[in-house]
Amino acid sequence: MKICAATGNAGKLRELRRILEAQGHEVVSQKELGITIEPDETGTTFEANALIKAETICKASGLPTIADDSGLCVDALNGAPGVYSARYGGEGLDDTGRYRLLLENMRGQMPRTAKFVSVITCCFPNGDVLTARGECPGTIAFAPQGEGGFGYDPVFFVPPLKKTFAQLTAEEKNAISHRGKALEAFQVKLKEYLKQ
Ligand code: ITT
Repeated sequence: MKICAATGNAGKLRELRRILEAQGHEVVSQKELGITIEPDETGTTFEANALIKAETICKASGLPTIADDSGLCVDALNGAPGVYSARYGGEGLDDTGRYRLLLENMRGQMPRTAKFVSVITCCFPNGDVLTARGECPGTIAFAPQGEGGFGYDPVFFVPPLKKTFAQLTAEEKNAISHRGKALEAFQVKLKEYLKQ
């Protein structure tokens, strides 16, 4: 299926593209279609924000459109930064600034358990909507490690692998990540939907 990816995040787009193409889909980004809209993420849940993004960009692209709303939920911080992960610490910070702030806020905190969450929503031009969620448990590292991935990957430690997300190859991350799991569940739902 030809799918528009509704995201302005280059790291996320790289992962969405790789996984969806491996599932046999053709992916075109909103940027490649010349769509510069940045929907206002006014929701308070991953589900609400994924729907806002997919619905808005579907209307503009006329294609089945996938959005991912995701974030890092840290137990000792009562689930923060959560849906606000991209805006943690305010507009002035980049990925490095945000994970440094997280490490600062985690100083002396126990436990260090956390999870990444991804909600994938696909809106179809006829108004139909499919949604899937994926989660990946881990802990917050004491210092950044690794160069791969994006966002909080250098500080998200996966105990069974004894590595951060940033120390994994793209394939290794996609095999266990919140986004990989959500897209796996999405593919199952899509197959059922297309059979109808
Ligand atoms: P779009 O809305 O345009 O897709 P965004 O970056 O604003 O881009 P979100 O609102 O979903 O996307 O914010 C998700 C943030 O959570 C993202 O900016 C990262 O900081 C973080 N995040 C999500 N998935 C991640 C991953 O796999 N690795 C590292 N950080 C991740």
